[in-house]
Amino acid sequence: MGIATDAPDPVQIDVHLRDGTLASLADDVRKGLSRYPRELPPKYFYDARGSELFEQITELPEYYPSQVEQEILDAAGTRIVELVRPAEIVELGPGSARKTTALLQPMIELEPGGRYIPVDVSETAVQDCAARLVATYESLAVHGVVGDFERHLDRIPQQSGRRLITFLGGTIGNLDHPRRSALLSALRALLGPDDRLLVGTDMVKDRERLEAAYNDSAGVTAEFNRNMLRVINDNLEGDLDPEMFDHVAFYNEHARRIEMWLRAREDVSARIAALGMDVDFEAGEEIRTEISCKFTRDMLTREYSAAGLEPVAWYTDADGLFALSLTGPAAATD
Ligand code: AVJ
Repeated sequence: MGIATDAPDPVQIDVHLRDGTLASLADDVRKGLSRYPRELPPKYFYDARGSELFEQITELPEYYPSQVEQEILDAAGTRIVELVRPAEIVELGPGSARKTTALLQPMIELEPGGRYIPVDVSETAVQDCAARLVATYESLAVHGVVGDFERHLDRIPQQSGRRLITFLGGTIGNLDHPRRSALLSALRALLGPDDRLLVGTDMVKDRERLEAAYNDSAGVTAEFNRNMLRVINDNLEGDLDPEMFDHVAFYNEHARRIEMWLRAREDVSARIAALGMDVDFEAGEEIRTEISCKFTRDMLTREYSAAGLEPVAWYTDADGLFALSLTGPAAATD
């Protein structure tokens, strides 16, 4: 661990996406639009416009997960930091990282000179949060990683002390079960015996409340959903008309998840020039753009256990709408 004598730049940002992303977008779009049902990965919502729309979603009265998670973090942030005593926080998918203050502030108060490592697919999100945080916390170093947490976990910088990995917002719910278990196992492999993992999850609850959160009356979620088509147009020379698609979001109770779809209003023909691909939709045909899984405490305990993680602490709101679970590597049994 070095001591900063001649004030090195407190911000470093490594970009691992620029080249890889277009290739993976091209691949994912080609495959996703050729299969049935058509499907596009939700990570492509988050270009600069999509990230901005998501920020607006977090302010919506119907979108309780952000508010409730913030409430839980405000109440428990200091306790979590006192329990873990991290020298650094690695955050997967921080977006604007506004919530993370509830952990960074106590980390720095406990011991100045910590490090924050945001890992996000949005380069602007990483730059903006890095600039804001080093301006706010004089002793904080930020080492941003622009990358995909399902592909670039190996690019996370060498550990400098006890580490807390956070995955907030319920974003883990965007992954289906096989991908969750792969990610949790990969995260488990990054943890030393004293490191901890903090995951935010939206909980199973009544359909009405869930569906309202994804069908806001201001139509922001609909715009966010349609933004996927703009991202394809902008990056792959597409001519998909977002206005020809309706936003559809509902709770699939059997699978315990919200599903978001884009549904063609009429017959639509589009061309994605960079892929040399023509795509035709019949009126009513749909593309799935997101799943957002909802959890129970039991489900989580089982999934953690399967990944070699064991519960350390559990934080929730009075109504049990959202939860934060703190886990650590399960004690070796061999
Ligand atoms: C940021 C992925 C957790 O699934 O609720 C919000 C994204 N999609 N409204 C979620 C989202 C529609 C959000 N996550």
